[in-house]
Amino acid sequence: MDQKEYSSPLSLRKVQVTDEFWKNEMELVRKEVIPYQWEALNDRIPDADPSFSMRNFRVAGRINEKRRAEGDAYRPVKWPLQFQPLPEDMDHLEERFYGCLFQDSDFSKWIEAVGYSLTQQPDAELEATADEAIDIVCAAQLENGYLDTYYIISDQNQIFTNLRDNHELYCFGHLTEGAVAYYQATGKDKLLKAAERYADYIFSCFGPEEGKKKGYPGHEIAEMALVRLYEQTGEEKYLELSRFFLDQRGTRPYYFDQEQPDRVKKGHEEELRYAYHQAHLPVRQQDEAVGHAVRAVYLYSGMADVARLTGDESLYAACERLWDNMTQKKMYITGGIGATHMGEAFSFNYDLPNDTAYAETCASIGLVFFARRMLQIRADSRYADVMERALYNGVLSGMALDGKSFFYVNPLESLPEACHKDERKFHVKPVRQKWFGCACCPPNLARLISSIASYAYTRSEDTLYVHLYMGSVLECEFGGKKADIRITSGFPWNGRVSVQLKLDEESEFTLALRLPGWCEGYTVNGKPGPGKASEAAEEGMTVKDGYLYLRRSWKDGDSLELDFPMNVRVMEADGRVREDAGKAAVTRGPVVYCMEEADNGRALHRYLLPFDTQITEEKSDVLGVPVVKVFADGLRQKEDAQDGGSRTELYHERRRTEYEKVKLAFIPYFAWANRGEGEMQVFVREK
Ligand code: FUB
Ligand code: ZN
Repeated sequence: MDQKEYSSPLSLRKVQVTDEFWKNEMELVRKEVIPYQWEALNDRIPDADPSFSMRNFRVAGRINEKRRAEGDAYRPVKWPLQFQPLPEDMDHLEERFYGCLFQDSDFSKWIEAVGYSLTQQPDAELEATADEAIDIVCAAQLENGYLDTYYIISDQNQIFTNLRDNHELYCFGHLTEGAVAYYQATGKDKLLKAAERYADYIFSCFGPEEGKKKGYPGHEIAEMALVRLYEQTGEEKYLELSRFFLDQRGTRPYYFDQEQPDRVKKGHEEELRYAYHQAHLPVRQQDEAVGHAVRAVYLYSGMADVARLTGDESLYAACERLWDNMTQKKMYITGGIGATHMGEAFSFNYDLPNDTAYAETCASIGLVFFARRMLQIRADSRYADVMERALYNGVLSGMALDGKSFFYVNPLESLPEACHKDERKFHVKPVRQKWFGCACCPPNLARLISSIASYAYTRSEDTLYVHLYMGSVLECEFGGKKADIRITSGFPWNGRVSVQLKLDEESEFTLALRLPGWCEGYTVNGKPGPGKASEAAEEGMTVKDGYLYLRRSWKDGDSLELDFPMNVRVMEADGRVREDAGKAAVTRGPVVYCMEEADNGRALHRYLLPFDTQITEEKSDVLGVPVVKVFADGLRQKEDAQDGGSRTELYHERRRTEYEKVKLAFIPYFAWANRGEGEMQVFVREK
């Protein structure tokens, strides 16, 4: 790996996002999602399943208090470690753990989002609430540093005995991510210290040394969280532990059988079970994205982090192979991944059904994490293109335009009647839900959107990489010289970007600007920019791996105007994707479009998009949110002559189909299902 290309995200405290599009998303998170989630964490949402997250921390804190007060005489109550159904009477709860077993992570994702949000918009009241929440969480921590309320409350003798299913290391990972983010935002280190103590405890329990456990997380995330903790604290042992977890995965004998030897083992089922946890092979030998999709992309993100920090070539090579397999054979056009609801998992290559798609919001979010980490190793626009695709489509579709309801599953085709009546599609919801018993996606959206700038920009010593175009003001310095960089952008609706520099003194550095894969020609200061893999067009201007590098001695007031034309592109899938055969999807710039019943009427399967269609576009809105809509001259298959008459035969001899001309209307996919229940399709039949 070429050392020179490594880069890191900018501190969010040094970036102000001013972008019309993303600022709006961030404001929804700040004003709607964060306060709503705080109510959810405290079980105050009428008609929603209670979260119990803060309650569990409080109960664990009381157990600690009791232990301290009673000393050796303390006899903990033990609760069975099993699924706990929702209590019928919320007024008479027992002093036990309630809710999903990884409910601690709801708090952690919330505090992470709060941290990011505070960097953009100081809010003393929110910060005070967050500090109180942190006090409650820290009071739950055991003397030895352990901090997971499920085991603290239920049975401390069973800590780390079911890594496969019980998410302790997952909750640790989220806690750590939240703690680092909150510290970086506020400078307050109480939660960070708690996370460090917990990490130290885990380090004392796991590792290659004799007597330590040889396990690894059943649900990955600790790998990347430990790297983050290492980067924050400089403590080598956190990086070491992350690498240990990666090295252990896929080894034999299978740790998850050793930890609970009486687990059922049955031939093929067992093989699938390895794959579900990405433990079918040592990670450096893996080349196909398999198993639970969120787990997979969290693992690959951790692998990329460790590969970057340790220069581990074989780990990096595995990341590249997994990336290629996933994005070229297992990814929806929306950046959705994990095609099947069976195990929320990847299916086989090119198996991308539209109407039963799982495409969990968290999985697309994890894909964004992985993409940014690959970019940190090597700026290649292939990664940024996918990151952008996922963000504007499979991620944003997870949240309603008003920020008040969410999708867990993101299908590319929806027929409400099927969602209600067809068991194979019960996982697909025709409208977004207020909240979920397993509420992983909404707070994951909140933490990603509120930290969006850390995906847009990374930097090395002398290069600022712009991976995503969005309006922002960046406070940078190169070679000790201050450089304020102001970017404005019309993305995702137009491709005009301007970059203005405010410098105290002349300064030499490189701006590396991504050339989006969807754009054919582009201009720099009104002149055609060099081709995507070209030689230098003029002094100090080169193109490499889809990035335009401008190396200059910049002066105060220097500016650049870029234009990436956003034309409508009608896309087809590789012929091996059975479900898309004979169909096409409309895209424009980074945005994928869909047809909805609200604009086109019912029976969308009857609509056709001719090859030589005339396409127009129009600045418009969906429920007041500005968008560009696309219209195409299309056809609708006429009702059979016999339909509506007396004939009722289901089948008839082949005859020439009749069509009528119609205007097809497309809206951005992320904006679907905001106008009530109705049909939707991304891929449309072609003629
Ligand atoms: O298991 C924790 C989270 O819940 C996963 O990441 C999601 O897929 C959901 O299953
Ligand atoms: Zn989720």
